Amino acid sequence: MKIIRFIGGVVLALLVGVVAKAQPVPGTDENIPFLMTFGNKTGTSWGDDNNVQIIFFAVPQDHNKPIFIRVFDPDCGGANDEQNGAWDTKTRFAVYGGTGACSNKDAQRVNEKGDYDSGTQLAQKVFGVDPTYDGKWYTFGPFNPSEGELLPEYGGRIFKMVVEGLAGDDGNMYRFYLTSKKDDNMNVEGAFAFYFKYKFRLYDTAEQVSHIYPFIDKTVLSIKQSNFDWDSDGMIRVISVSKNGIPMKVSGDDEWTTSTLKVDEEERSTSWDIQMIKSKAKPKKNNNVVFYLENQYGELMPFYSVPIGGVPKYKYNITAKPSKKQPVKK
Ligand SMILES: [Ca+2]
Ligand SMILES: [Ca+2]
Ligand SMILES: [Ca+2]
Repeated sequence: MKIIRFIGGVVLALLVGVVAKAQPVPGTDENIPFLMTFGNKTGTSWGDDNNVQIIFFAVPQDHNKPIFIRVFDPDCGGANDEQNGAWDTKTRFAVYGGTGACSNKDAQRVNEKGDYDSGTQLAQKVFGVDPTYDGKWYTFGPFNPSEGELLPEYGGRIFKMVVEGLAGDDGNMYRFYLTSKKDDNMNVEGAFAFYFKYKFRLYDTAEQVSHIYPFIDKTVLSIKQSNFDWDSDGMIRVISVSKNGIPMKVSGDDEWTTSTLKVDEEERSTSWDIQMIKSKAKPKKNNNVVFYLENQYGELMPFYSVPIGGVPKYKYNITAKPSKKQPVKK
């Protein structure tokens, strides 16, 4: 068993074996094919509201060996990416550490304005069309864990990846892997990733269900979800220890939609499994979406590359309410 201190001061045990699923972003349990960032000349109807994505990586405080952050398919062109006219998009990937990288509140807002690129820039690279990295990995690092911002309440030393569409109007699809090896995806024991706003591609087929896992600490009373450009593609629902598929509102084309759900007392110190189930009748192809969560104070809530405490299972007994006996029809 590995003990990790998480946001809200809650100490939880994660089973060995779960850790490996926390290293890729999107995480294994999230089952999301790609993150996405479009060039800054793209209309929002393509699914990206403002052409910036921010991902945080937490490395345990006692980890003292170098770490690397790898990006799969960082270029925009060829396989995986979404073409709009000629390929003309440039995407910057930049890694930050040091004071303010995560703790600066501008890095934890929806609008990505102000000092969202706070902290010390440790590395950056701009990618256009580049067959060298098409369908391949690019590695940032090595980074000394001490270069991250020390925030034990966020899981240790925090590194920030900012992805920004600097030019063009095409969609860049990519994934990350936090690794202990330069040329391979090897786990950094106890590390994980978290994000306050997530921009990604849904699968094209209805058989795949994607997930997002916020953790309910002792302060959260209700959760308001916001999603953008879902294209009315199926449903979003919550499974938890006390919720058995409660729906969240889904947006249409090029619009935001929000809905709010109360947190039940039984849900404290567990995760929600927010499931994204595509339309079976008319699954959208190339569906790019944006998603974020706020607590009752309007503060963004992080969600995690691994469900903290495990994937929640609905427990019928918790919410079973005594019902009035109905007369039996004969
Ligand atoms: Ca283009
Ligand atoms: Ca790409
Ligand atoms: Ca969309």
